[in-house]
Amino acid sequence: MAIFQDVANAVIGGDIERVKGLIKDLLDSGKDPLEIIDQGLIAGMDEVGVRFKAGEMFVPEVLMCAKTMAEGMSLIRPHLEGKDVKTHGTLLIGTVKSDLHDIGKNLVAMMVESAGFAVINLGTDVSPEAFVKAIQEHKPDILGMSALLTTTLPFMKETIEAIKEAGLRETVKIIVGGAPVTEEYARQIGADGYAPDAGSAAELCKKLVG
Ligand code: B1M
Repeated sequence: MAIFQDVANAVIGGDIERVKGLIKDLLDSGKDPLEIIDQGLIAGMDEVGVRFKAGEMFVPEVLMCAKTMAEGMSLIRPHLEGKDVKTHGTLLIGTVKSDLHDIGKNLVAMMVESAGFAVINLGTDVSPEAFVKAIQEHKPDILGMSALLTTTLPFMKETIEAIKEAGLRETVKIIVGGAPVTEEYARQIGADGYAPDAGSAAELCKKLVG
């Protein structure tokens, strides 16, 4: 019987086929998809982060782990959908300029979508100008920005400034998140909310426009 730790180990090993098999077993045996994400996939990625920082893993290996996690998430996605009716509103989400980390942002997109929102995912390395253009085009209820690097954090502030300059600030709620982001930072830059993880981001979206 597959256990969550096996999933975590397979993520660390970048073993896509094993992750897929284990997740299928866990889903078939009725395990909660959210527990598989938290205790399997994210737990594995956390350990990857520790080893990356310690110089025990390198970029190509970490990329493989990221791909393994993404494949695992895509198997779980259908089991999260339909839990709620899609009537809450629209979230426009992206990772800020110069930042290529997209796993956490995609997890947030997935959880918010399964909480009943339409989600438009702009991808990574999204400039302030591109965020502004997308707000004008899609008129979302909420804008979500993700940043994983301390060096890209200031682009959250720059994006909010650009949104203000374009006269769009009152049209959209703004939420921020990612490992270096804090509640305090969110307040300082004038965001409407901060969420520490994907589940809280979904709750926050509902609170803001639900
Ligand atoms: Co990078 N990286 N990385 N990396 N990477 C970190 C972030 C780092 C902490 C690693 C370390 O040193 N321990 C470090 C940042 C240090 C810092 O600035 N404080 C780092 C670095 C330094 C770098 C490079 C500069 C390395 C280099 O090239 N020398 C480089 C930068 C590239 C760039 O972006 N320009 C780089 C590159 C990469 C890869 C490309 C190899 C790869 C990314 C692949 C991809 O995303 N497709 C990668 C990875 C995978 C990581 C780690 C190992 C894992 C990140 C991750 O996916 N975590 C990471 C170490 C770590 O975090 N432990 C690290 C799992 C994910 C589910 O969690 O993203 O935190 P997270 O998302 C959470 C919450 O934060 C929150 O919810 C999510 C789910 O619960 N959340 C939100 C996220 N966004 C949110 C938005 C919200 C709300 C909540 O509202 C909108």
